[in-house]
Amino acid sequence: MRTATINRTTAETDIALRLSLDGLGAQQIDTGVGFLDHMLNLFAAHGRFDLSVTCKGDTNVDDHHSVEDVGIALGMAIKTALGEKRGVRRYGSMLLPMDEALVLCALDLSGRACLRYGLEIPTEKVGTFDTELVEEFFNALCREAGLTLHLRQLDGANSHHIIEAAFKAFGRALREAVSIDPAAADAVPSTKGVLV
Ligand SMILES: [Mn+2]
Repeated sequence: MRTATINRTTAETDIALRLSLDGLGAQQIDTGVGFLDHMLNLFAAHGRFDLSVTCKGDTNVDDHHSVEDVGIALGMAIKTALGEKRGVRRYGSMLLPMDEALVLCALDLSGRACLRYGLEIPTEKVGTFDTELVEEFFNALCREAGLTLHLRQLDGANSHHIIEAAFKAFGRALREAVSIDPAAADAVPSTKGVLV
């Protein structure tokens, strides 16, 4: 089982996160940010990852530190759980409709952090959640996981739908990328021989 446990404490947040890439979508999520909980729930369910996360953060300031730091912790967990990335498919993509919203996610377990963020979320807020934090989350996650991630919004009008499509697409694409390719035997899928 490819799992990772991350405990990360700063002056701003205290996070405990456990991830299994070979899970069934079981989850226990309490980040203190309701909208982020909803998005992580979708990510884990569609990725079929087991994910438990608690975050005690300075949400009295705003949600910024909690959202960014959960992104950091999840990125660290993905990198740790993948290890040498032997036998993985490496690439994953999903074109995901959520009602009127349509979001493309394409990713590479490259070992190199690169986020191409192409969401154009029409409102600054979804409920109490600052929608600019979506980019902060994916940026932190890509940096820590060493992930090349393209998110492209092809259609969409409702902010909740657009963000939801992005997290579902990310879950599906990551599930494909981390899945084991039987034809690859136990090899690292790179002509360089390493994916770090
Ligand atoms: Mn929803």
